[in-house]
Amino acid sequence: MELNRASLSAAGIPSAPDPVRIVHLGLGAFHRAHQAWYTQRAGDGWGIAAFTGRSPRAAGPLAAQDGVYALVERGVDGDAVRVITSIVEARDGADLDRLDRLMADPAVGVVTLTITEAGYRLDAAGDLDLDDPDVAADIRALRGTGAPKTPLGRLVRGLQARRTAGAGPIAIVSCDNIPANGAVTCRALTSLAAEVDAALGAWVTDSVSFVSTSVDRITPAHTGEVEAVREAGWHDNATVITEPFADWVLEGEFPAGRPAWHEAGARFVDDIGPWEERKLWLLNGAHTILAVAGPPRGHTTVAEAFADPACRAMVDAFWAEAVTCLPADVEHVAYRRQLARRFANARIVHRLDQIAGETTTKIRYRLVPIARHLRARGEDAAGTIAALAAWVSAAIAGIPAADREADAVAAAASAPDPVAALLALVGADLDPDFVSQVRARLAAAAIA
Ligand code: CS2
Repeated sequence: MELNRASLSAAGIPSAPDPVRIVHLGLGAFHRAHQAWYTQRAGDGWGIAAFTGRSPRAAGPLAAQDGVYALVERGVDGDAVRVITSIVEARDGADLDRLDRLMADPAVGVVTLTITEAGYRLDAAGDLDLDDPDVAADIRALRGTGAPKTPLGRLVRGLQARRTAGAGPIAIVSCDNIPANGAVTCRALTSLAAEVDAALGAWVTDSVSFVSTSVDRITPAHTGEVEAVREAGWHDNATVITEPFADWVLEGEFPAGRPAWHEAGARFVDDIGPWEERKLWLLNGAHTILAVAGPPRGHTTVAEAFADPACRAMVDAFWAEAVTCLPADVEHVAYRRQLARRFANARIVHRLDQIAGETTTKIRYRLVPIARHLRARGEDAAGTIAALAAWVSAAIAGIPAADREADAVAAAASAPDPVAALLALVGADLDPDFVSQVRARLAAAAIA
């Protein structure tokens, strides 16, 4: 049977769309495996209107199915299929009229974001990059009547509409893998709004609550039909495959209410720092190490690279250093064991070239902080040095991957001292002695 709301009702499955109370920017597989799944499990009537990011592609098949799709939870032993109905509108991100109308609706109380690390357009200091040509173009558009193109530009336009309508406060929840993502989003969005109109900037400060989150669910890109979905009786053009594991930690206020995500397993905490660092360094850090070290050794997926003793040793050495940078009371032994099981799930075909996108930003957030902590304590950082040397080597070899900073990487890689130039790109404060150690490691690897 075709998968849509009419066929679900015909099959006796409740499927009337909930009213839109959440706006999401960045409609992709991860959002559909994570926030949409939590919202569905909370089951308390919060419908999602989801807008695509860079490419409008994802909206088409989903909109044709009234936002309904199958989520396949793929464990080591088999697949579990769930039909997700919490997305009630799937829209092209360029549909700003609809976005404005929803943002101006007092019933909408939450905005969630999965716009990728690079989508925030931050500079090396973590502030909005006002020199970015797209950001500058958005500021011009927002001061006049043009259409902004960056996700934050579109959101500022929506907030303008909300302020004009007097629709009240709202929560913005960043679900991207950026340290202190709530604070970062607050700074970037407030400064963008203030550039456009000082009064709007002040309204954002007063009326918008920025929630920090750590999100976790490994969700590889996937197209095509899945047998388990067909066997469940559905013909679905928008299936998402994910792992059985899911985690969501949140810190912050929701002035206009929120779904009962806590009923669905999300955790609300007073200090997200340790949870965020544990996930970002141990899971995402390992992913980025595998994405730079795996392909030169012939691997294409996380499971393959993780099964290679050389790659595994590199991850283990980095983990051993990273855990010393976590607060002492953060559990990490069972966490690492669990990560190892998740990475080894070969039924999840998680391609390394997917993870390799925007590697420069990822190195900055996932690996460099460990180098910084260890250097500050005067401790050996051999594991982190090996991981950074693998990245430097991949950058010099020019392994292609989508990266907004590709030009800067290419320029650094062909500088007279490529190691120093590349490291300066991801951590301008890394000291010369550290740079020499990475250089020595690279030379040793070349000889080995
Ligand atoms: C990955 C993440 O692509 C990447 O950079 O490290 O998407 C990772 O799979 C998720 O954060 C898991 O929660």
